[in-house]
Amino acid sequence: MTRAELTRRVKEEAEAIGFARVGIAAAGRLEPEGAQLDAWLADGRHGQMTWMAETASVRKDPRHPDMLAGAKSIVVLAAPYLRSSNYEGPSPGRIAKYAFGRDYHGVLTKKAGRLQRLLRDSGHVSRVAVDSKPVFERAWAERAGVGFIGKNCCLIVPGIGSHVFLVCIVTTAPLVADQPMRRKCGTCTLCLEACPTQAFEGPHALDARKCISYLTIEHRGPIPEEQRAALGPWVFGCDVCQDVCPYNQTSVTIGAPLEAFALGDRWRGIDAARLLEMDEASFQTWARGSAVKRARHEGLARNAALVLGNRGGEIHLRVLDDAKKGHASAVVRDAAAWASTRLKRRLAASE
Ligand code: B12
Repeated sequence: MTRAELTRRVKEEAEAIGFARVGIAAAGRLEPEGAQLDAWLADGRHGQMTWMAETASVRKDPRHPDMLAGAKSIVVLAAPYLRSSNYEGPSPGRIAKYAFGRDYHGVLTKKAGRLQRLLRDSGHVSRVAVDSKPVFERAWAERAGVGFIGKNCCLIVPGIGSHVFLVCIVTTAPLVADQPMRRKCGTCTLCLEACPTQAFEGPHALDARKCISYLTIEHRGPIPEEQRAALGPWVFGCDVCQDVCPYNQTSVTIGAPLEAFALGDRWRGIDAARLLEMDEASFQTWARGSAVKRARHEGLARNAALVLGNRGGEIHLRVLDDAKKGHASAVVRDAAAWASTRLKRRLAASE
């Protein structure tokens, strides 16, 4: 098969599997993105995500032996997830939309497996990355012409918006590369202004240590006291910088391949108080197959307590006081104590 034929077959197959967009970039060293990553790490903006620094040299070049020596191309795929829904989250909390359905890592790795088989049958090696391997996914998506990186750092796909997951298939196949996307945000700064924690130091410059997504998902241990009130209702992740984006105001129809990301049953009947009360074993059962596992039992209970302090009502005083005294985790006890004091102050102020 010629390069052009294999490229065409890969794209047709990606579409048949249900990916909304597919693009191809030639594998190589990422510049200036590599230098931008170094600067971000040097400033410590990755917080506790030490794995970002440990794998930086692999992220800068997918031909690194720890990724795929001999890689020639990156196939980038985009899969939309649910953008609008009446559901917001475990009341009075909210969760990021990407966590409504099944864990995207497994769903999309499996879907990409069909493309891997096609490449293998043509004699090529490949590795699939879905937020799971040291591949600079958004930078490759821009190079492959799938979308452009907005001021909120998210990959915006014209016609779809930014509520998409990305998949990168790094392969030894020398496929025909697409043109990179050059489009930009123009003068719009809605995302930068809307961030509840002022996590953007400027366009394209996110300090993860201030980002609600980082604080609620990746940060282990107590959330610094001065940041707790700004979390507002967010129990897991945050969508604010994407929800205000003009590119996200169009409607996207959910086709069959995306059913996996529709609102899952696990969220029915669950509120923030229940998340705080769950013990480790119930959490493991409830969170199986969901991206929320990433926050771990302690993190999700910690977040739920803080949200009850920020948004809860009188009915939540008991669950907070119980957690303050009896939760198995000192981090959660501390969060519940803070939340109970904050809730009591809020209730007193509204009398
Ligand atoms: C670490 C990480 C995080 C961290 C840090 C986020 C960040 N901005 O880096 C935290 C935990 C905060 C996070 C949050 C989220 N994440 Co995340 N995350 C990642 C991960 C693992 C690596 C990202 C990375 O490399 N960051 C390093 C920094 C340096 O990159 P960057 O901020 O994007 O900066 C780039 C540009 O801004 C550019 N730049 C800098 N200066 C300038 C100047 C100009 C002029 C230009 C043009 C560019 C530019 O430099 C960098 C290189 O291109 C990727 C998966 C992967 N392996 O790639 C997923 C990934 C980026 N995350 C994803 C998602 C869905 C999210 C959330 C939306 C989840 C949520 N709802 O809570 C939020 C969005 C937050 C945000 N606004 O970025 C998706 C993004 C899909 C998309 N459409 O973009 C990814 C690709 C996972 C996936 N496979 O789908 N994430």
